[in-house]
Amino acid sequence: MASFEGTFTGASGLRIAIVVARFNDLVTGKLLSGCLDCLGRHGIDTAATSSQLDIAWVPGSFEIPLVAQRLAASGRYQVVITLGAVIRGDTPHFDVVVAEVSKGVAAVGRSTGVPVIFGVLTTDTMQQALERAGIKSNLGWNYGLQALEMGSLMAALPG
Ligand code: INI
Repeated sequence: MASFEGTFTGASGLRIAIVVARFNDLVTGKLLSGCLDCLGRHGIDTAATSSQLDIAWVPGSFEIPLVAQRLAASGRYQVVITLGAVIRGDTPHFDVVVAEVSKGVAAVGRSTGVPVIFGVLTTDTMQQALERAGIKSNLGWNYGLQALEMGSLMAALPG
């Protein structure tokens, strides 16, 4: 019997791309900070000169899947992290954006075989989003851990 598990060490061969939405950047900037803090503490080189980590900014969460697809298909990265914040507020736009980004991100992972971490917060209010981006805890940290786990798990799996 084989048992497969990911690890949480930033193995030197692991290259990560992060796609971040500028929309609601008060929130997404904090998610990015938390994510980078986590990756750095687990051995990923997060310096501006790093060859292990690249960051792509997109206008909003709706654009995340397209750019994640390009990065995942490039063959350069073992894992892609997506960061966004879709806040319901008063806008019916919310449902459209959430549906597109969630289905899009899942499709990119399946079509490329590269794990794509879904780090897009979907909340009713800005307050709830901020609570998840640092006021209470910072889910960016969790997304960093999940990227390390999935990147190393996929590398360990056969096929
Ligand atoms: N983009 C977000 O990332 N979060 C939102 O809450 C949001 N709302 O509510 O409209 C949002 N809209 C922009 C969208 O992602 C696209 O960038 C835009 O429609 C251009 O394609």
